[in-house]
Amino acid sequence: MHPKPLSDPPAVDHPKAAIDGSSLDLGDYLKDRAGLVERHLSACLDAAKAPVGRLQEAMRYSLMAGGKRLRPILALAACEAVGGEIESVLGYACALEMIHTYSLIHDDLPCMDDDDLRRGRPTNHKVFGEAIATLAGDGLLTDAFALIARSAKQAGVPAELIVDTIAELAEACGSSGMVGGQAIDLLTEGQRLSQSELELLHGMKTGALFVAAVCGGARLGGAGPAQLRALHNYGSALGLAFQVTDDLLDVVQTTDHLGKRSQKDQERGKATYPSILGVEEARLRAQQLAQQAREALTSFDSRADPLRMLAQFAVERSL
Ligand code: GRG
Repeated sequence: MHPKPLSDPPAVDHPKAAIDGSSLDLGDYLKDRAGLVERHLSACLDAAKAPVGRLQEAMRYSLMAGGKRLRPILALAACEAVGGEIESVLGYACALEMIHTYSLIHDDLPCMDDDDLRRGRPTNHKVFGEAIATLAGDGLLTDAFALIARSAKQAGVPAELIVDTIAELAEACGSSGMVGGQAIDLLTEGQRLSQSELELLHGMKTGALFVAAVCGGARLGGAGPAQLRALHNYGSALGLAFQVTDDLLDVVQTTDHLGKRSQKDQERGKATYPSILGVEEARLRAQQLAQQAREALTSFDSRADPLRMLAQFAVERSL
């Protein structure tokens, strides 16, 4: 088998006009943005023309299985909040979803959380076997970085901004971010954690990718240092708010509704916000964090309204 020549990412499918904050309906916005991301994701998979059909199929199976597409939507919204062009960031947004999907595939493996159901369908290893599922995750993670470099270069983003964005994202995914958080999570199963230990764990496991989504989206859209600092604060508060809500949904929702196994945190002896704070206090904490995220945006104009609404969505969602 010969290595294929390097291929450019697909052309960008043009979104509707920029969002007008005064008439924003969050449901319509989420649907529009998720549709844009999904069309581009599918085109990226096709353009990559992976030479191994079974691996390509396994990657597509999990990537195109739905999901809220929240991380890419945040990257697009952050780019728009600083007046950037969607074209500069769409590849980055899709790469975030590829990385998120890799983390879900690996998290579901028998050696990790050992889950059978994800996004309403059998988990990747249940369909393709553990070896191909592991490789599908590896493929998504690695291809994501190639996609960022190629698509941002194609959109004319300055090389220095691309390098900074890739470095920040790699750190968010690696041993001091998502992978490190997952390691702490597995190593502390069955132990009591304090609220601050739990927040550190989730800041790494969940929050780091949210921060990279908003900061990367904004940087590629031309944000300045003060805007990036504010968006970093927004992303870390939002990431935690999202995770507190995820813990609550695990307790109060059914497996059918979530499309993934519910009640599993307690079964596995995991420390969660409801187990440490109780359900009502955890709800309050989620609202407090969402408010903190919105407050980080005070210096932004109405172009940041989607980000403001997404902070509310993170804590009011039922999925
Ligand atoms: C295996 C490297 C590695 C990391 C795993 C992110 C993660 C670490 C595991 C996924 C499981 C989990 C409960 C993570 C917390 C973050 C979270 C709530 C993920 C689910 O994200 P959603 O709700 O999922 O955005 P959809 O399906 O909507 O995309």
